[in-house]
Formats: sequence, C-alpha cells, structure tokens
Amino acid sequence: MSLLLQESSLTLAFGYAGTSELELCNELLGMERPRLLNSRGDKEAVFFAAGANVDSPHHAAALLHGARGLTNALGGIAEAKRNEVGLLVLVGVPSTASARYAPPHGEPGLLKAVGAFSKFSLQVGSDTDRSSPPEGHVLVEAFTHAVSELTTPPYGPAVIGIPQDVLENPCLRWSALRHHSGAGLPRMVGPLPDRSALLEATTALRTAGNVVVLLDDYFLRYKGSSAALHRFTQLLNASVLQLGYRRGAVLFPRVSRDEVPNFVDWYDPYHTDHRRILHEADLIVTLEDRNMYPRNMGVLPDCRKIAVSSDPSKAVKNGYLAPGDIIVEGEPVQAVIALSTLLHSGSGTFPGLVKRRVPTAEGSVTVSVAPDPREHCGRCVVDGLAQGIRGCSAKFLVDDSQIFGALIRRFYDLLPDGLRIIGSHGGFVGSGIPHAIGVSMRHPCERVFCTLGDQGFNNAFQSLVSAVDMRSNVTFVVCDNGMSVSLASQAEEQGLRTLSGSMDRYLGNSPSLEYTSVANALGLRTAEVDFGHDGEPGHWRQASMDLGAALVRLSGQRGPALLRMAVPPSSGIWKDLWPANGVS
Ligand SMILES: Cc1ncc(C[n+]2csc(CCOP(=O)(O)OP(=O)(O)O)c2C)c(N)n1
Repeated sequence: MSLLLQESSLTLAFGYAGTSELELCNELLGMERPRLLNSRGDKEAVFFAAGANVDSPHHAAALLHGARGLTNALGGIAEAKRNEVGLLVLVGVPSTASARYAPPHGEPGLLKAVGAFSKFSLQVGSDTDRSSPPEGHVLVEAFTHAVSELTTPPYGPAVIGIPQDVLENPCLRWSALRHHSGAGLPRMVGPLPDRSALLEATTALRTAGNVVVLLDDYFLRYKGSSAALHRFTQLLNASVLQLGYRRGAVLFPRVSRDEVPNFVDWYDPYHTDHRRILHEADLIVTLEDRNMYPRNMGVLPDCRKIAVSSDPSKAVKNGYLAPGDIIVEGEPVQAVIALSTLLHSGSGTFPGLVKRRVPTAEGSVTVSVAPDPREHCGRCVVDGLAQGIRGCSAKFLVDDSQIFGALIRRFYDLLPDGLRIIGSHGGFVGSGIPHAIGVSMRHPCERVFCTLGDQGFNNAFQSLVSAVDMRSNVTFVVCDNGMSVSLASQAEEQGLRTLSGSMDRYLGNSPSLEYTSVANALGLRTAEVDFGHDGEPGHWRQASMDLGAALVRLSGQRGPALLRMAVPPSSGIWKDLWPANGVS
C-alpha cells in the first residue's frame, strides 16, 4: 500500500492512526513521499488533505482508523464532496478473521453507507464473506479505481476500506502487484465533450442573436478558465453573469473584471439591469452549474439553453432545461475552448448575432457612489482586511464565515487582484481553520489568510494544535460579533426574536471563551482590533488602518497567527446581508 501511495503523485499523507493502520504508518515513515503528518484528529486529516488538494486532486491523502475515525470524519468527507475536491481516504478496517465479531472499529456495511457522502467508496474484499483475505491484486485494483475516480472531473473524495490483515500481509510483492494491476497507475483525465453535442451547440450559438453566459464558481476551478471565458464571450459578444449565493457561506471566487471584460457582476435577481440582461437573451449558456435553482436565481427565462458541465445531472436538477436544449458534457474549460475553436473556424460571421454594446459593471454599480455611513463602516472593515492581505502578498483567502463573508463579498473589488478565494460549498461551519492549514501545507512558502466567524472558531480550534506543530503560515481573522448574527438575522426575519426574547442561550457566544487567550495558549501570535460601535466615520477609518497594520505585523514571521476583530452584533454593517427568503 505504501508503495502504491509512493508511486502515485501523492506528496502528503495526514493520518490519525489506530491499531489497523500502525503497519502502514510505519512503512510510510521510511519514505520521503508521501510525507506522513499527524493530523491529531479524524476530520482534521480529511480537511487538511482537502485543503492541500483544492487546486488539483491527489496531492494529499487522509489515513483514518476504522469505523470510529471514519464516522467522526464524515462531515469532512461530505464537505469535500460538495466542494468537489479529489481526495483519497484510506481506512483500516478489522482483519478478515475478526470482522464477523463486529469489533468496535468495524460496522456492517460501513463503506457502502459512506458512499452517500463520497464520490466513490469501496471495501477491499467482501464485506460479508470474510473467510479468507482478498488477494493482493484486489487491493491494487481498488486503489487504481479509486484514484481514477477522484482525479476525473467532477472531482470528489474516494474512500477505500482495507482489512488490517491485507495491510499487514508481508507476502505481497510489488512487482507482482504491479503486474496484476494491468493498466499501470492512473493519470489525471478529463473527459472530452462529445463532438456531436459540440457541433449542435455551435450551430445554436451561431444563429442566436443575444447570448448570455451564466456561470457558477465551480467553473473557475479549472485551469485556463478566465482565458477560455474571455475568448468565448468576445467571439459571441456575450455578457457574463455569475451566480451569487445568497445565504450561508457566500464568499467564493469571482470572475476577474480585468481578465474577462464582458463580466457584469454577481447575478442579483432584484437588480433591474441584471434581470433585463437575462430576459433579453435568446440563448443562455450555463457553465458548470451546481446551484442555479429558483431560490438562488429566480426562474430563468424561457429562451433556449446550453448547459456545459462535467456533471450535467446537477444542471438538470435545477429545472431550467427543456426539450431541445443542449447539454455539453465534459471538462468545462476544455468544452468552452472547443466551442470557441469551432466558432472561430467557421465563416467568421454569425448570422443571428446583433452587434450591441455589452453591459458591464459600469452600468451595475456594486458599491454606491455616495456611501451612507453604514456602507462606509462596512467598507472600512473589508479595506483593512484587504490592506493586510496586500501588505503580506498573501495569495490565498480561505473563508469560513457567514455574515462576515457576505460583507467581504459586498466589497469584493477591494480585494487584491489574483487573490485565490476558497469558500465552503458544504457550509460546514468550522471547516475554515483546517482547510487553511491544508492549503498552507501545499504552499508552504505562501501566506494564507483565513476569515471565520466566532462560532466557526469554536467548532474547529482543535486543528490549531497542528497549525503550530507544522508551523503553518496561516493568519486567522476571527470576526467576533458576539453571537451568530446570520442566524439571529434569519430568526428576526421569521419573527422569532420578538416572540421569545433573548436568543443568546442558543445563538450567543460563550461568555468565557477568549479567542486570543486560547490561540496564545496553543502557541499562536495574536492581536485584537475593536471597531467599537457605529459612530464617527473617523474612528472606523482609524480602526481599518489598525487592522491592516496588525495583520501585516502578525504575518511577518513564519507560523500561524490569529487576530480577533470585534464588531458588535447590533452594528449596521450586518444589515441587509442575509436575505431570509429565497427568490422564488
Ligand atoms: C458543521 C456545522 N454545524 C452547524 C451548522 C449550522 N450553522 C449555520 S450558521 C451557524 C453559526 C455561525 O456563527 P458564526 O460563526 O458566529 O457566524 P455569524 O452567524 O456571526 O455570521 C451554525 C452553527 C453548520 N453550518 N455547520
């Protein structure tokens, strides 16, 4: 197993071992690659590995212990599935001889059940008939299959359960295993779209008068996405809108205005210009849609659609495709490049296309020209954060915040160009700290920022132990707004707050938990900036500068640091950031 891990492209393995994994961990100790690191927790192993794999799959794997480790880590696996992160999870399960006695580290049907939360799961050997251990080639085939699944778009976690006696079998010869595996070791593959679908889509694009491109941020994960989008939308003179998530975790990477000049904005279903752009389209192209359903988008207009997706079932479920619409299935950036090539190689003129000025951000201002005081305060907070990020040339921002993330998104254009945003599509409050540590392990020379809510900190600070151990270059920014302001806003909209009085008992922060004291005790450098109550604009401007300076100071040395940023729950900056109701 360790040789299989070494021979594939893995560089890191995060483990939290039990009895069944001791042998494997011991083997890995003798290897340079993958480097074994103690995750000091089950879901931590999965989150660290997922963080290390956000750019591309299979750099890091997680090693878990049987039923207890795997069940404890399920939230992390489910989050990786939602985030479409390609990740190998190896789980030691009871040996063939003892499985029938159901020891605590085994549960009947465990790996099958895990299939609901992963892209792929497999028990090596039979789960029911365990009279003799499976032969070595079964292990190799399982491994090959799992790696092929997790490295094929749409990426996702692949979980393999391996009986202890298979892991410990000294008789398996590498050469024999390799011979048995037949196909050798897998490479990253992206299925190319079917040519007839491409041709049909090209014809539809050529004859359309007004094409609008609507993308979900999943598209931006793929290499070359901006250049491909730019060329495609220039050829078609098409406006580009991006799905803007409305509730929960909402901060995700956005199209760059510089790289894609036809980009308009996050789609806001209540914005007159955005609605008009969409309703004037006679062909809408959706790219890598996962969540363009009516609660997020409103109902899409009735015009013809082309869905380009590595997982078309996710577009189909959203209900806007009708008979006659076209699905182009495949790695989405390759599909867009192929469409552009076909469009370009034709006559060069598109009969249906009306030459018109593409409306861009000029017409749809994100931040109003004459800001009100509330807007000024919100801008000060994000500006301070952006100054900090810029000041230490950080390349990554991992977000695990609800209302704070919504505030950052509101002033997205203040963030430095080229900053890579990593959000949480699974909405796991508490995923940010370990994810950011994983990103940092993959990019040890870069400074990683992580924005999180106070309750997100509370649900995950265990992984700070590893951040200190591994000297992870992460700066955590905890937004202490006294309670879960997002859930309190929701409750207020639903009229619950007035019914039952104070919600502190279930939404308030712990009065005794001091974030910087905890972080200090674990070995992080810390600082605090208090924005105080909404008041004089000058005060917020000063606090904003303090925030930027403190972040740069804290991030000046190697290793993790944490800043507590205090803004009261009653501050006006939180207003209107949490729409309690869906669009339709
Ligand atoms: C793992 C997990 N458990 C529970 C929830 C439900 N949940 C949604 S928001 C939230 C509280 C977030 O509070 P905080 O981090 O303070 O952010 P704020 O509400 O102030 O924006 C919780 C627990 C979740 N999303 N994920």
